[in-house]
Amino acid sequence: MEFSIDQSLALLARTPATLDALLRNLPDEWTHANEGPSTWSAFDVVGHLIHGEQTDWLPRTRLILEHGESRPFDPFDRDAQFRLSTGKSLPQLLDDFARLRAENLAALRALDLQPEQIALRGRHTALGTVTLSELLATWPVHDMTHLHQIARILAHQYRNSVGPWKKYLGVLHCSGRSAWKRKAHELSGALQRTKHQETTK
Ligand code: NI
Repeated sequence: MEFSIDQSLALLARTPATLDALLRNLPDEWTHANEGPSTWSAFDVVGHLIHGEQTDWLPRTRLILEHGESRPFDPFDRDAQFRLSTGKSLPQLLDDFARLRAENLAALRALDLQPEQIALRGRHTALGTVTLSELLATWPVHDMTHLHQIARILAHQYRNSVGPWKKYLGVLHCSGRSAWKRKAHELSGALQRTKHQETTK
């Protein structure tokens, strides 16, 4: 399927209700459990998605439209949710996410981006040159990555309870987490190298 703004909007609009249906009023034993040390809970993931709405997708879109490659994106803080979600309940986070997503999709529609605009380029500190269409295609795929992650986190809680069925349950054998960790490690290495290059220039 080719990228289009309309196809992206169709999927992006569904994520808040999907998360709401799955997580609201689910006992904390599910929503606050993670996959082990230094991993996230479903609660943490929703906080991360909120931070993306606040600092990533629309702000970076505007940065590309206004500055192109001349000004690199601000680095995304992957741990911001641990600070920003403190003291909040999951229902509050789900409400915040739904509101911010609706506002951002309305803002994206209002931009009425034309083909020559979505071909514009920006600069990601670690990935280098990216196009606006790549950024806007990444947004819904990022949602799917985290829905996938939440399904895996929830399944993980019963990894021992399922007994011998474990071998038939693909979600318990998913390598997504380790692949992501490897990638994050490479990206943070690239980021540090870039920072180093910038400071030594
Ligand atoms: Ni993410």
